[in-house]
Amino acid sequence: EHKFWKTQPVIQTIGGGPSPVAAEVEGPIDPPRQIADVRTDPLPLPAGYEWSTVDVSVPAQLAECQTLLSENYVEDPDASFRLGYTVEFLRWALAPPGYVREWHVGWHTDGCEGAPRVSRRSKESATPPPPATANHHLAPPHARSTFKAAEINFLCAHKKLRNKRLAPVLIKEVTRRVNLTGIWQAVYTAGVVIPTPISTCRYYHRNLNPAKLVDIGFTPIGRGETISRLVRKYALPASPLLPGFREMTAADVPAVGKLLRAYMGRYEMQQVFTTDDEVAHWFLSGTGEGEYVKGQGRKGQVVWSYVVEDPATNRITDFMSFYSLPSLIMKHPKHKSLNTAYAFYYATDVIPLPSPATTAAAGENTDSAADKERLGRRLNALVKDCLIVAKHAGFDVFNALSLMDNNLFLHEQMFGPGDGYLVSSPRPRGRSVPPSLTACLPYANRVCRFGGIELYVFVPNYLYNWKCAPINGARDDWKTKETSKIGVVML
Ligand code: NHW
Ligand code: EN5
Repeated sequence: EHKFWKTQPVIQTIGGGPSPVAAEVEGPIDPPRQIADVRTDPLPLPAGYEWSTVDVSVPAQLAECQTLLSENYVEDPDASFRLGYTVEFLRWALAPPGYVREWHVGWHTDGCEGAPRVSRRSKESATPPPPATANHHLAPPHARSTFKAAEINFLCAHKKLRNKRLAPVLIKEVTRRVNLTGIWQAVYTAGVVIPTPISTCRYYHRNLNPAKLVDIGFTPIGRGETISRLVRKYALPASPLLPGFREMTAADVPAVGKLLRAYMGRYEMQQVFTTDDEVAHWFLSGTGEGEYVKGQGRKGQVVWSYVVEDPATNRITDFMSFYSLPSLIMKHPKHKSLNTAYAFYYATDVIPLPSPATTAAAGENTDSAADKERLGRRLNALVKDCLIVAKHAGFDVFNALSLMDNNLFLHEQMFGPGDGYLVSSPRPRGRSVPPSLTACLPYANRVCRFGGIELYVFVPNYLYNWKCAPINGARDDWKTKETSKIGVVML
């Protein structure tokens, strides 16, 4: 069991009893190391393979990665859909400010056939929870530790090269290259269970184009339901409703940065947007070229960012964003692409936000009932405007995970739980949970029913080489939690 992961500096207790992760003292698993201790030569590869660093600023190399992913990357459980990252998306995702070229690792085989690549990009810092104490009292935000962590994504092996224990080689090589830059931690997500999740989330989907979604088998149609009834159910107004809702511009970067940093203080684990350069990259670069065309946005637009500017004071009170990640439809004669929008970061100042001076427990839900109500109403209005924009820009479905404060709007905005990736066959209600999932149950935020079938499918967040207690708190929290402590959204 886990011949590879057993050897890695990750929490090992998965499946190890009723409490899979005991309250850990937070901190690195490995003793501190020096860059000078890191081996300088690449890991050995089987004969016929050669390491190759991908230069994402060279269009041909980016295109090569895009092709590999579009043919071999993540699929849904019955292989109907595959995530279809575009070249524009990869350029945005892989080259944020300060990215390290050597972290984009690939290899070639003779004749270039089936070159797997793992790609990664730097994430400036992720903030882990403070040392766990028995009563879950948390330190104020300014006392929480911040550390540099690499974000791992796009791990992919060609279909012809699966189950040959090549993934561990890629992971070890990318670890070496990250270590050479003096970084010893990483964050990543996956749709499979490996040791050991610090948190889990679930995918939710909001139909925008029900006719197409039913046609391609994405949305099941219930007994007694008709397409026209679904179309009416998911209908949306012609344009956004919130006064002052508009596209974010470069001039908004400082205000959005401030608001976002304050709002992110709500989460125990968060991405820190250190500089305004990062804010500009994640929310304004990749917004495509040329004029905004109704029904399609801008050419090559990846990220869609909006603010609410108070008409009276010209203050930026809210920010919300989503990104475009199409899925390839593999089994349909007519439809080839599922245009999917994914909720990304947001922030609002309708409630008091944690400041460094606040001693309120970050991540603990300290919102008063009135604040929770206000926040819920505001997020619903913001997301609704995004649904409207997305619908009219030609998106078929809007996805969101059960992280951040998303649970406050998912139900009212008619998102429904997805079938995720982990469980290949639905489990009849009442039957026991497969053993590999038992260990993860305490970390799910929600129990979900889908067409009368209960599913436990999670996308866990992991931390490499960092001890930490489970972020969504105690066992059974996931049944009741309305807000999550996770403020890291991975692409
Ligand atoms: S998750 C998406 C991953 N990609 C896909 O699912 C695409 C389709 N699948 C494939 O390409 C987002 C292959 O199945 C891959 C595995 C390449 C996934 N994460 O080569 P073998 C990310 O990109 C373990 C981690 O024979 P394979 C995040 C597996 O448990 N480990 O398998 C990536 C087993 O180890 P075990 C995974 O199917 C995070 C071993 O690989 C994994 O031909 C990476 C088997 O290897 C997954 N998704 O290739 C970790 N899937 O111990 C970064 C399988 O159980 C860690 N495995 O025997 C941090 C590094 C940096 C640290 C810096 C300080
Ligand atoms: C990289 N950062 O399984 C992470 N998607 O639910 C990599 N299901 O789209 C890990 N099977 O439920 C990625 N429709 C793991 C995700 C891999 C892709 C994946 C799931 C997530 C998905 C859809 C399609 C199902 C098709 C049949 C799904 C139901 C929607 C319905 C709408 C109405 C209300 C109820 C739900």
